[in-house]
Amino acid sequence: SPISQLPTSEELVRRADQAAGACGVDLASWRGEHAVGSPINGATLHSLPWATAADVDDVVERARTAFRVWRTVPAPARGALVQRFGRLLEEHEDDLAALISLEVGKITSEARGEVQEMIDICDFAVGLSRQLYGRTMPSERPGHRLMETWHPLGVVGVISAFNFPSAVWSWNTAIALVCGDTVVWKPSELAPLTAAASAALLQRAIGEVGAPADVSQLLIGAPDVGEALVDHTGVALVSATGSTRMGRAVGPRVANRFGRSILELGGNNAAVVAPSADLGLVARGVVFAAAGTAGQRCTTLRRVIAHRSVVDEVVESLSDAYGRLPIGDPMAEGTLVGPLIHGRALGAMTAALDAATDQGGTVVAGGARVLEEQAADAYYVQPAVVRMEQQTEIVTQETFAPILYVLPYDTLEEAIAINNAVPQGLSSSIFTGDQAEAEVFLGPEGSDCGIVNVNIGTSGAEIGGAFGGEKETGGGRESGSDSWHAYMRRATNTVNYSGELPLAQGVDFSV
Ligand code: UN1
Repeated sequence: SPISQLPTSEELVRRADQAAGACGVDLASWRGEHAVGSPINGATLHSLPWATAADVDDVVERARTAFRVWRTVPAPARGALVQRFGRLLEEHEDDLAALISLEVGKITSEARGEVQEMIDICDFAVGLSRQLYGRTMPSERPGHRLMETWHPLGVVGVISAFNFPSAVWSWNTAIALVCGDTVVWKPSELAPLTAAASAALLQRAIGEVGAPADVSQLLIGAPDVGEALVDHTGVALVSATGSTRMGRAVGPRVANRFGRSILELGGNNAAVVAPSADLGLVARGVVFAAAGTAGQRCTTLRRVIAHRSVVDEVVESLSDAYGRLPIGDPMAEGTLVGPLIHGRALGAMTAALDAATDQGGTVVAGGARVLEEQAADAYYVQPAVVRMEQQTEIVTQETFAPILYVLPYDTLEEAIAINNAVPQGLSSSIFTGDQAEAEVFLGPEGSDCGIVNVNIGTSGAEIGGAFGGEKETGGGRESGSDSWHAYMRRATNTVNYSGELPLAQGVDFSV
């Protein structure tokens, strides 16, 4: 049941100007040659100038200079900056959410959810600013103390993707700032207004608390700007979110100069549905995880592995729910599925559905393009459910669009093997009423992913946990728990107050 009326281009431009202006970005006086599009109807929202790779040196140098000051500011005082930023995000939640919807097509509730993640990570980081704990260990020598201290690391380069155009930057930035680092951000070129508005709010907070202006910097530009950041020896840590292809390029380049990286790359997330599962819960959990954000989260559910005794019923209830999904203007009330980001995403979806059919699959729901007659340059699709008998080649690939493959299994062992038999390792879940089964899935012989859930879908993680995954997902962890360790350097200290010089391991070296 598509919601049929898409807004006019004038209306979208008006909303973008208003929201950006409210966050402190004056679009009228900031013009260039690079069009900013809206996937809602294909309109051009604005045109911006881009930074070039040649600008990166200067920006990194300024971030390094700011770092020399920022690293000496006590961590709780650094927390005060992040606290102020969090309050400004609360005040401007609607503005930022509007820009996210306008630039990447998220429905309002999910766009607000993204801003809420930003507010939450600020709260988390403020608390963390008084908890950057090191350990002390008992020394084996008398009159000695052994301990570790965590110090600021340096400049953090953040490269973020279109699908979480601001939250992923905020996870990195809020943590990096309380850790005493400075941040240079290369956002997705598909969402520069969201980036500019987010960065402007942080600049406002920086001004208000009197922090060095250059602790946060923004580089809007083409991928070569990101590459220059990746290769810059002045960038201590590169935190990059995007495709596995991108990560394959970034990882070795940063490692080659002995820089650090946090990679958050592709996912191919699965949910196992056991015979004892509450199928009502399954339908709700699966539909949000698979069709939410039009299938464009890295945590999107892409595979359901259902026990043979329930697979038909699962397919039936999903087909039914999919048939009722309101598709259309993401900013209109009631819409649950907005547009794909661009025509290439539609092309990838169509190609994947063709491949799945060739490989023995049956499309049992959705898959068609809609609203084309209203906006030829916008790409709305009905999320698709595809029944597969086997996990063929196409199912092992991440197609960044709403395609859900449903596969049968007979034993839990087999379900786990299917879950793990893809190159990606981000998120996974099991729906079951059997506690022992859940524990096996959570255990060392269970899911090999960075996120493993029970009776809940694969997406929509809270910021308090460490976020990231294994294998081709890249191995990095961002956001909560002890992810902050990656943003600091550890010094191990041995302090001798004995007046003697006993050597460790009992070594004798007396002259
Ligand atoms: C992403 O898609 O890059 O767990 C991040 C989730 C969100 C974050 C997704 N909290 O779905």
